[in-house]
Amino acid sequence: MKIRAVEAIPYAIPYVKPLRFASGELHVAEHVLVRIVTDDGIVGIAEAPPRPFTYGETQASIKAIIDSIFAPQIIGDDPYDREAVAVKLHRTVGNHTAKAAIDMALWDILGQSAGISVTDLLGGYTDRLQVSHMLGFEEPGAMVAEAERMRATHGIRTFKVKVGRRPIQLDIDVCRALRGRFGDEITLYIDGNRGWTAAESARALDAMSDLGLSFAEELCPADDVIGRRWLAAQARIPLFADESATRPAEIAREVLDGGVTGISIKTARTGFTGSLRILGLCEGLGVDVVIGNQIDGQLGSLCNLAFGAAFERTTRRPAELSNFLDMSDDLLQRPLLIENGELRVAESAGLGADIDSDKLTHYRTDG
Ligand code: MUC
Ligand code: MG
Repeated sequence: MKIRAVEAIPYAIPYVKPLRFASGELHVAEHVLVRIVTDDGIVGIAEAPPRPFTYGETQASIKAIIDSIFAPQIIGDDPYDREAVAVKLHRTVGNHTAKAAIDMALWDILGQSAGISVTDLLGGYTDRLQVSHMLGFEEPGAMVAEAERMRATHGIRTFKVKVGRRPIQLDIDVCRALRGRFGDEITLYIDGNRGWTAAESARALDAMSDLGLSFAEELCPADDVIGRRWLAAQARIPLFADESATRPAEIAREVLDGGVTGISIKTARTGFTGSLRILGLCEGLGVDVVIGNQIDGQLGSLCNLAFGAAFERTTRRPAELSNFLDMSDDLLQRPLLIENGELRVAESAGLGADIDSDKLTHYRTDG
């Protein structure tokens, strides 16, 4: 089997409401659909969500790097030669989500060719994941109302609260309002996207010490090396790294330096091959993991689900799989359905995702 074509198709789908957090805000999902076609007619797909405020990639840069460098490098390769493909892609630094989408589309091809789901190919641990929903910045009342809606409509009972605003009391009030409304019925954790200093983070954690937060992600910048260690030494809950530690070496440094004790794994930025290596590293280092959200659409969420369901360690915490609910529409023929707080892996070969061609025609932005 040989790769015959690699397409990068930009598309734009508006959000129902903007998602706001300490490092940025999103109004429109301007993603890139990556489609890889083999000589025997199999089509593998994945989506690349550009996050310029986190990794520097844009929709235009993802399309350009795939069209001009990655596609010519791998056309003619056998999709089974994943390591050889990865070595070629990694000759170019950065461009995480472009590389990850190519990797995941290749796994989709392998699954389809073998007649096995990607989850079973990877590890086959389970067929479902508990879902955690991310709440972006709003007034406390609006964030509580969104959590109520998620619980009533989808049975979701775990919420990641975006924090990192100033004054810190704004975010403390939100967490207190959520705990006050739901009591022990929900699991709560926070993500600062590096918005606070270490000292602000310490004050906020102190002020919320009675709220039973299960962990805190990226409260202050990793470049504040001493500050992070100082914070971790006094924190009573696990501190997780997300965007500050995405490569195995960054993760090893951050964990061994004592800045964090947990890692967010996002297939949108490390694909399946890279995420597998990171999971193994985390196991070896004895650190906890969470399947994180790159504000993925349905296809990206499906990829995260496929990976998270494959291994025991990634099922220990609810996975962040629901923010596609904030989009006004999506591209999949069979929309993802979150029921009783869970998402299930489809019993289909590969990723089990088919693109609705009318929707793609409608939302693609390349003419
Ligand atoms: C998250 O966990 O941080 C927001 C920014 C980003 O890069 O990802 C999202 C979610
Ligand atoms: Mg995060």
